[in-house]
Amino acid sequence: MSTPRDQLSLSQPSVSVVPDTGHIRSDRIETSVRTIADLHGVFADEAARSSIDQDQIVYHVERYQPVPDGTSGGLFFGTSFLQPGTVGGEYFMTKGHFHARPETAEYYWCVAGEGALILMDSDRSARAEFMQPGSLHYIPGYTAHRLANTGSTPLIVGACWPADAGHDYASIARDGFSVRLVQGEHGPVLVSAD
Ligand code: M6P
Ligand code: ZN
Repeated sequence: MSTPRDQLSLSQPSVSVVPDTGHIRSDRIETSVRTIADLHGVFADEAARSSIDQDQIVYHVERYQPVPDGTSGGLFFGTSFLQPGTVGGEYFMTKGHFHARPETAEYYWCVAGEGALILMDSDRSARAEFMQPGSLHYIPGYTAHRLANTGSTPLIVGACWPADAGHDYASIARDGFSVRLVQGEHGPVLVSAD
């Protein structure tokens, strides 16, 4: 016969993720929004970008950061919502970044929509992976990463990255990615940008 033990109470987690939409539910979510205006210099056709409504939202990100930015050993969680659209035949995309601590890795996974994850090494060699609901993408260290939405619905992507990874946008702002994802006759085509 088992001896009686103290009963410990279980608690509800303070954060959750809505399965089909990727929305993060918590009282401590941080949200950032990127409009067409914020993406100056990102697309090849700057004239086309500047002719679009500058307030149009291209993507927004919900982030759950349970520890202070820069905490060694901590993890952040986020969901990116990238709208469908094109600028001069180039698919709507995120700014993309290396990590400020370049050796740190990240996971992306697709919740909804269709698109591509564009990856570029520090030697500018690039590749892209298709994204569809359920696809999981390991982004190794020293690898810039950017999302492109090739579909007609929002591309919704979850992410998990080290709290001390940081973002290095400067090298992308200066040199861009070496490839671009553009509309081809039969679908998305990855073309050289260098
Ligand atoms: C994911 C993570 C975040 C990133 C966001 C938007 O949620 O990688 O760290 O900020 O995507 O991407 P970007 O910062 O390149 O605009
Ligand atoms: Zn990252």
